[in-house]
Amino acid sequence: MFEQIKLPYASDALEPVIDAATVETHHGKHHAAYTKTFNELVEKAGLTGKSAEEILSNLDAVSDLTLRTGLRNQGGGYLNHNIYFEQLRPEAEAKKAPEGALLAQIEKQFGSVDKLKEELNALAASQFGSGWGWLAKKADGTLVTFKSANQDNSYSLGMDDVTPILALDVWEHAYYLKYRNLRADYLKALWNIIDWSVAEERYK
Ligand code: MN3
Repeated sequence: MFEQIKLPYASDALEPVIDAATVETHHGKHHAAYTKTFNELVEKAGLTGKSAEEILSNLDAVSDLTLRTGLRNQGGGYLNHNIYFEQLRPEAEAKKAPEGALLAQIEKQFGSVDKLKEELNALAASQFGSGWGWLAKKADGTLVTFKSANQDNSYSLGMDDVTPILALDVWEHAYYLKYRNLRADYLKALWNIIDWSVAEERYK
């Protein structure tokens, strides 16, 4: 049984970056619905006991195309939002910059953390329609940035040995109540509540 993460902060604790109504709808409605439907589809497909990563990495094994698409969308919606909500913290608590091995790798590949943020924001802002911007780690420790449509992620896209480090949700439900059409403003502000200590843990 897959469970959505319980938010380690109150729904109004991410303000002013993300308003309480957005957190309540996003986590309490959208993410809850993805999780519920994913559980139903997993049971229907006879995949109970497998991890979400495993299921999404092996979608080709599901012969029923409707079921396969459902697992891809709902499973991605379940997993991606766990990654997203877990990495956020109230502005006063969030670790504002990475240290150690992750910082060293970012500087080596991107020049600086600011350059990485610029690249990721541009990537996520350019996603046509709903989707995600990602920072991820390859098995050899190098970092990779990419964007995905809908609820796709590295697993459903068949990117072997790629583990998500940060997930930027650019579905309109993530920002539209407060930022309206200004996706770039949301992305810029989002960095104020991204907790780099979570990213460091994921990078290990
Ligand atoms: Mn979302």
